[in-house]
Amino acid sequence: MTERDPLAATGGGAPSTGVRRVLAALAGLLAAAVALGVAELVAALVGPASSPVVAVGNAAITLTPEPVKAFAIRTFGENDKIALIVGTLVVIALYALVIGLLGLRSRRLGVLGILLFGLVGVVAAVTRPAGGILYGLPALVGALVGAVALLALLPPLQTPVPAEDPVAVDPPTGTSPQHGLAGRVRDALGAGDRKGSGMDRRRFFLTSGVAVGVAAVAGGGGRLLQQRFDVAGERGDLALPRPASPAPALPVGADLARRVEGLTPLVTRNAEFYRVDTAITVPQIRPSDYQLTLTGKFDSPTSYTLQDLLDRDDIIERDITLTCVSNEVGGRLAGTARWLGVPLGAFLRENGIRDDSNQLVCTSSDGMTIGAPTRSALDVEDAMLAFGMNGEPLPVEHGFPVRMLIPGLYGYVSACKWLTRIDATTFDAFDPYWVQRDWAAEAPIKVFSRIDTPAPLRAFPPGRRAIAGVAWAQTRGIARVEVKVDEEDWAEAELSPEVDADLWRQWVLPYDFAAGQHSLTVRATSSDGETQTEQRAAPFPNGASGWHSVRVIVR
Ligand SMILES: Nc1nc2c(c(=O)[nH]1)N[C@H]1C(S)=C(S)[C@@H](COP(=O)(O)O)O[C@H]1N2
Ligand SMILES: [Mo]
Repeated sequence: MTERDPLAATGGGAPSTGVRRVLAALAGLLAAAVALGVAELVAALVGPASSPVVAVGNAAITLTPEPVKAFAIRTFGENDKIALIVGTLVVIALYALVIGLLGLRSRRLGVLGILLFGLVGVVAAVTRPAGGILYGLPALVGALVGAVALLALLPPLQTPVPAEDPVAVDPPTGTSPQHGLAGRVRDALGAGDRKGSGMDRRRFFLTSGVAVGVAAVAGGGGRLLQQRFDVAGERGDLALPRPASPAPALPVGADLARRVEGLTPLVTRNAEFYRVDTAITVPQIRPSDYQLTLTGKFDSPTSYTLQDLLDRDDIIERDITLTCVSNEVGGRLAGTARWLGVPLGAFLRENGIRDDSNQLVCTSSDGMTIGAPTRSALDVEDAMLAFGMNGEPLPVEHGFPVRMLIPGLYGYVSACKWLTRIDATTFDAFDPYWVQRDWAAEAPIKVFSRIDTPAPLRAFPPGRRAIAGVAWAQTRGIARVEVKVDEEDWAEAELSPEVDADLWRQWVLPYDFAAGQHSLTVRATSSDGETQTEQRAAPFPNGASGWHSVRVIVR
C-alpha cells in the first residue's frame, strides 16, 4: 500500500486546504467522541470504574506528584475530581484534533493514533487496583469503533468530487474494483486515494451527523445504564441496629452555633461533611455482596458479612470529629458525626490478633490501602468499624457499607472507607498508599483551632461582636482556647460543654471592636497541657501546624 498526501497532490495551496484541515480536526474530535461514547456503553456492562475517562483520571491521581495533588486539593477543594475529569477531557480533545490532522496526511497514522489512545485507556483501566482484564474492554471496543468512525469521516475530505457526477464517489453497483469489503478497507486506509483534489462536504456532514448520534446515544445510554450499579436503593433499605452503648447525650444548649452566626455547628450534617478520597467513581458495594476479610497475624481470623456486623450485641454509638492531614491552618477539612459501629479493639481481640503485628493495613474495594497502628486500633477507646453516620447508613461517598475510624489519627492513617480487608502486619513489611508517597507512616492529630467568624477582610460596623470557631485535639480533648486581638493580651474564650474528648469544641469570645483594621489570632491547649504551637508547618508530611490569624476591617 502506498501512502499519498492529498494535500501535496493539490500542491497544498488549494483554497479548500484551510477548511479541509479544520474539518479533519473536527473528524478527529468526532472519532474521539464516538470512542468515548461507545466506551461508556461497554463500561455499563463491565462497571463504572472501567470507563476509560475515569480510569485515566484515576491513574492520573495515582501518578500525580504529591505537591501537584496538594495544589489541586487546595485550589479545587471538593471539586478536585470534576476539575480532573474536565482536564482529562481537554487533553483528550487536543489529542483528537491532532489525530484528525494526522489522519488527513495518513489515515494509517490517524488510526494508529486512535489505537494508541485506546491502549492508554486499556492500560489505565486494567492496572487499577480493583481492575481486572475485563476492565480493558471499554477502551478497546471504544478505540476500535472510534477508528472506524475516523475511517468513515476522513475519505469525504479527500475524495475528488466531480460536481456533475456525484455517483462516482460511491458506486452503487459492484463494478468498481474498490467495491466489496476488502476494497472498502483498502479505500478507507488510503490506498484508494485518487487525485485527492476535492472533498465531498455533503457526505462529510452526513457522516458527522451519524457520528454525533452514535456518540450521544452510546455515551448517554451508557451513563444511564451505569446507574444500575448504584447501591442507593439497597442503602436506603438497610436497617441499622440499636447501639448497646449509645452516645452520651449532648447537654442542652451544647451547640453554640445556635446563638453565634457563622460558627460551625457542633454536628456536621452528612451532606456537608468534607470528603477526601482518590475515587472518581465512588465504589458501589451491595450490602448482600459485602465481605470483610481478615488476613495476616490473627490466630483465628473470620470473614464477616455486613449482617454479621449488624447483628453483634456490642454495637457502640459515638460522636467523633474526623480530620484530614491535608487540612491547612484555618482549613475546613474536618467534620463531626454521630457514628455507629462495632468496637474495633474487641473485634480484633476476638479474632486473636497477635502481639507481633504493629500495623493494620486496611484495603478498600477500590484498592486503597490505609495503614493504622495496631496499638491504636486496640487501645483507642472509641475506635470502630462504622456502618452508621448521623442516624443513617454510611453515605456511599463516606464509605458505605463499612469504614474504619480511630479517633486521634488523621483519616489517611485510620479511616479507610469501603473497607473490605484488614491485614494484621508490620510497618516494616508494607508501605500503604500514602506512605509510598512519603507521607508519615504514623500521624496523630495535632492540636488545632480555627476562627470561623468574623470572616477575613469583610468589613463590619464597630461594636460588640462574637469572635468564634472550633478547636480539636481528639482523644485528649480541648481544655482552653485563647484569642489575641492586635497586640492585646491573650483572652480566654468560652467553650461549648465538654462532651467527649474525641469531639471538637466550639469557642466564643465576645469583643468590642473599634473602627480600623484588626488582626485576630487563636490558639488552643489540649487537656493534657499541650498548647498549639505557633511554628508553621505545611500539611505534608504529617499535618499542618501554626496559629490561625485573620485580618478584619471595622468601619
Ligand atoms: N478507600 C479510601 N478510604 C479513605 C480515603 C481514600 O482515598 N480511599 N481517604 C482517607 C482520607 S485522606 C481521609 S481524610 C478520610 C476522609 O473521610 P471522609 O471523606 O468521609 O471525610 O478518609 C480516608 N479514607
Ligand atoms: Mo486525609
